Amino acid sequence: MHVNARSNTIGGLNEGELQQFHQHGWLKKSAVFDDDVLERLRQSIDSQLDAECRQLIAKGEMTAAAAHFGAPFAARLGLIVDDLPYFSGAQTTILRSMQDLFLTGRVPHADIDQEAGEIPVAETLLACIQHEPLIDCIRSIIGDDILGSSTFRIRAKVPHWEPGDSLPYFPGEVPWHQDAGYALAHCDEYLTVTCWIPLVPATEANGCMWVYPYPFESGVLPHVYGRDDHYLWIKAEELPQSQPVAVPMAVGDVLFMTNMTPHASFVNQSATTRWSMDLRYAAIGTPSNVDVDPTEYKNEVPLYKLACNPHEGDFIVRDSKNPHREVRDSKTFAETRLRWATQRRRFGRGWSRDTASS
Ligand SMILES: O=C(O)CCC(=O)C(=O)O
Repeated sequence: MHVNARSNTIGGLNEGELQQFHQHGWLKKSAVFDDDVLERLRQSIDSQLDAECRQLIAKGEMTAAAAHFGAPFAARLGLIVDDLPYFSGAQTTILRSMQDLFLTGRVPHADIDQEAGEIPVAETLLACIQHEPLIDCIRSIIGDDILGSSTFRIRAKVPHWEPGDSLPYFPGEVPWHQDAGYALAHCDEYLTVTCWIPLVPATEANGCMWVYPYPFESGVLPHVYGRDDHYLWIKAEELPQSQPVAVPMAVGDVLFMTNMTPHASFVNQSATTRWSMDLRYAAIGTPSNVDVDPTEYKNEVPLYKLACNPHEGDFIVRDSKNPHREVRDSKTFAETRLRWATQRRRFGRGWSRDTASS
């Protein structure tokens, strides 16, 4: 599928919105997405969930009743997870396949031939990434030439997944962090805009985002590691002195943050899953791995020569002088993702382990 440019537009961010974004490091803007674009993504996620369930049913690892075919989108995943024995192979498969919708290419998916360059939800997700009203807002912040960061995610925060459950997925709380904490240090000077987009209403009860007002210029805070779920976090004593703000959101809203905005989300205390996606954009010129061959990422390449997030593939969203470089085709989008799936060198920026957690 080819995603067409300029289907409709909201004209980007106004002066007041830009001021809020730059002063506080976050901005919630309403009605950036029409529900039909998001509904297509929800449907494609649901179809993939159908496929994963059918495969497990065929293998005798799940009953049809436990698949909850046709249940409402927000309710279904939690119902399935609850009906399957905890830590069973079937429960793990369902959780892994839904957490891997962000297309790492590292998890096999039912009905998907990754060897043939297929990934789940590629078309509908790319349509969201290329959604013109969203791009207009990004253009207001960083200009016409826009890089798509490799670190886009679809997240399913299932009900009552308490921290301490040690599966290597992230359906529970996401502790306080800045996105810059995950990126390499030479990228701290570059603004990356995170767009957090709910696929169902996000409330305090189901685990909406929380942010600290914090301008980009205030820089990176120390992070530590050592949790079972592999998240980095900022310790309480290092967090800003101000009060954090909860950001409940309606479907269609977008929360814009910088890569320095401290943010978190907590355990989903509701009965339904909080589905969301987070997309990231930066100006072309930000260190990236567009046009880089992953096999060149050998140990002798110094970190400062690498992309900000070198584990996955960046791509071009808008290039005013070279529009042919823009990734608007879901096949190219999938290929970029899969090309990086086999890159195994791990990079970190040297945070220390929290001794209390080890
Ligand atoms: O979706 C969440 O709960 C956390 C998202 C997040 O931390 C991020 O977008 O960086």
